[in-house]
Formats: sequence, structure tokens, C-alpha cells
Amino acid sequence: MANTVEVCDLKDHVGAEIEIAGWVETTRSHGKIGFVVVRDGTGVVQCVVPKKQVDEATWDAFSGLAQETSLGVTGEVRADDRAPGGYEITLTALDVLAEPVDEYPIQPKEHGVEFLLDHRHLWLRSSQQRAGLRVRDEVEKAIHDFFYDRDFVRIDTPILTGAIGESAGTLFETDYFGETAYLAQTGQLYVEAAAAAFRKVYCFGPTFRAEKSKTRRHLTEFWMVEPEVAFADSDDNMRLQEEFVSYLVHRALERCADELETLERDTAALEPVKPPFPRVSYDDAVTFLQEEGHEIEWGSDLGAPHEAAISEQYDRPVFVYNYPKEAKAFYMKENPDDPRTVLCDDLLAPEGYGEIIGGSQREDDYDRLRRRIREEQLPEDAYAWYLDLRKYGGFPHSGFGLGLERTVAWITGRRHIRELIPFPRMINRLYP
Ligand code: NSS
Repeated sequence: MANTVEVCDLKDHVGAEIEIAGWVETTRSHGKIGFVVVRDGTGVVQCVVPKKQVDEATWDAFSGLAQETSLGVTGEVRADDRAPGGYEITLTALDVLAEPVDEYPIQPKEHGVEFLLDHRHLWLRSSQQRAGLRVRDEVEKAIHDFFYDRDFVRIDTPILTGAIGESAGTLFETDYFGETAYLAQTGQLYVEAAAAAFRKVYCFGPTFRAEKSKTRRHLTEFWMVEPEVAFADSDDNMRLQEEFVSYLVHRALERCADELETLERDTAALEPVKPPFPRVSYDDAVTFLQEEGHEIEWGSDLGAPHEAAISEQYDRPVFVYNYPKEAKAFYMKENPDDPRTVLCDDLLAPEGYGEIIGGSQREDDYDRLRRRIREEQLPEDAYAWYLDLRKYGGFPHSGFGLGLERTVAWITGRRHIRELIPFPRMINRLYP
């Protein structure tokens, strides 16, 4: 296998006889000439099999190829503008590595999504799934580049935690040598501590929420990137968010053109995603929604239809800022201009994709934070270390969390975020 060429590198081997290794996507034959399309993970190439030029055993082997047979193909590389990918291989020999023992379950026809999710380990091989996950990979790399270029320090936060990070309603609990541990809902509390050591930090990893609903934008395990910046207020925070999201979108546009085409994404809808993003206060959002005939009272959080109605007004993501205290988490800073509200923002993606970011300035006053922890009936002992951050050199600071799968679903134009994570975890799904 050491001498095999990867399909993405065929351009460097035009005219040469080479070997590739991969899986059979499709075969067809027109009497004297056969075709086998081979996928090797780096690309897809059509191999031409001229019956007259190969020996009988090779033609027979070709004729018996089933979908997803793994094989090695030897042949000459030709440039051909009409071929998908621009190159073709004229096959001289083929070496079957393993034949499928059964018919491949995923056929070129419509399958129900539950069936596809049951076969996620195989569905990954399909072109649209590959394209979506390649965009995810590019966005992950872009996330690290963005923060590295701005001198942020990456902090890896624990997955097993003792304190509730976000809300008591969606916790996964586990026994931790006789104590209760929770799977992290967020890395935020830890990056807040690290911000006092490094000023600008971020974490990026899996987070867990026992979401009991089956919606197209909820997973029980999802990846979140969470920057935290010392001496940044809520306005600074929103500026960082719009810069960050614009960067991610344009990186995908620049480097994933083929994938976005495979996914039939209307990329013109992504072009306008540039700072500044519009900003709507929660108060104005509620007034607007009421005028539009939505049933919403001041004080409640916005639901998906509310978010859609607001974001429909704009060609780029929109901030809704300063929500009522009771709709948001305990750690958000009270708004000095209206203490019923907190200094926070949700960023809503356009085209109905809804919230991709939740962010806030953090409560940095020791007494107020302790009061909020008590009001929410959280166990104060578990937050002693978190309160220490306000005891020893309290500092204004802000941060946010961007959900990776929701962001990539929006960029790729996929409705369901479960397609943008290799192995989704949902209320009814722990396998494969
Ligand atoms: O709950 S958040 O709104 N905010 C936090 O967790 C903060 N602790 C972040 C911070 O300030 N450091 O979640 C942030 C984002 C949210 O906007 C979604 O994009 C995503 O995380 N999110 C989810 N994605 C997929 N599935 C589920 N269940 C989910 N919950 C949140």
C-alpha cells in the first residue's frame, strides 16, 4: 500500500502508471468498455476498463464488483475535463481486497432518516455527509486559527465537574467515588478562572445536555467553543462575536467551495456575513413580536418561531441583547441601567437557523453573584472556588459559547444539526 497514490494527488501523475486503493461506488458497462468509480477518502475517480486491453480474469473481476468492495486499482492517469474531478484512470489490473458479505444497505435511492442514522457508520461514506463533515473540519481549524492569531491561550476544561455550569434541568449525573459528578454543560466557569491568568482564553470541546426534546437543533452531546476575555464588556463581547462568525463563514466560502457545491448551498446568502451585525434589544424584540401578532410576554425567553421572525428581517446574523434576568443563567451581570435585565446577547443566524451563540458579561460583584446562586438554589459550596474569582482581584470580563454543529448546519445549509457531527447523540440514540 505504501506506493499507492491518493486520488487528490492524481494531477501530479498524469501519464504515469500508478496504483490507488479505495472502495467501489458504482460500476457500469457498455459491452466493450466498463467503468468503475472508486472513492479513496481523498476523492473520487472514474476508472475505465477497456475489455480488449485487459485479460479475461481482470474483466471477470471487474464484472463481479459490488458496491463498497474494497480494492486496489492499477492504471494510467489521464487528464479529462469531462471526468468528475478532472482525471481518469485507464485500468490495467485490479486487486480485490474484500468483497461485501451482503448487499450494501445504503443504495442510491431515498432512505428514511432513521434508517440512515441507524447506519451512520456507513452513511458517513456518502458524498453529502463527507462534504458536511469536511466543512466541520475546516471550521474547527478556522476556530483555532482565529484565536491563535489573536494571542488567545487555549484552555482544556474538565468534562467531569462538581458544579452545575448552566442549568439544573439538563444534567447528566454520574457517581464519582461516592460523590455526584456532572458531565460538563459548559467550560465557562473554568475559562473565567483562566482569564485571570492569561487575559484572553478559550476552550473548545464536547459539552453535554440531557435534552429531552427531539428537535432539529438539539443534541445531547455537542461541541462548543467558548472564549473568555478579561477587561472586556458586553459591547466588546459582541464585537468579538461578529468578527469571529464572519471569519468562520468566509474561511468556509474560500476553502470549501467544492463541498458547498456538493451540498447545493446557496453561497450568495453567506456573502453578506460581515461586521457590523444588527443589534436589537430584548425590549424592542418583544415589542416587534407583539406587533407581528406573536403571543409573547415581557420576561419569557424567545422560542424558535420568535427567533425566526426576528432574523428574517436581516441578511446577516442579528444580536438580541439584554434579556430579563429570569430567562437567563445565574452568572450574567446585572444591567446597571435596568436591573430587571442582564448584560447578555444571543446571536441568531439568518435563514431560520436560530441561535448559534449565547454570550454575556459576567457578574463580577461577589455579593450579587452569591445572592444569585442562592436565588437559583444552587449548592453554594460547589461554587466556593468560582466566588473566589470575585474575592481576589475581581475584574470585568465577558465571553460566549458558539455551538459548532448549529454553526456548521447554517454554513452548509443543512436543516438538521445531527448530520454535522460524525456520531450524533440524541435522546433516542446511543448507537452507533
Ligand atoms: O447555553 S448556551 O446558550 N450558553 C452557554 O453554555 C454559556 N456557558 C456559553 C459561554 O458564555 N461561555 O449555549 C451556547 C451555544 C448555543 O447558542 C447553541 O449554539 C449551542 O451552544 N447549544 C447547543 N447545540 C446543540 N445542541 C444543544 N443541546 C445545545 N445547547 C446549546
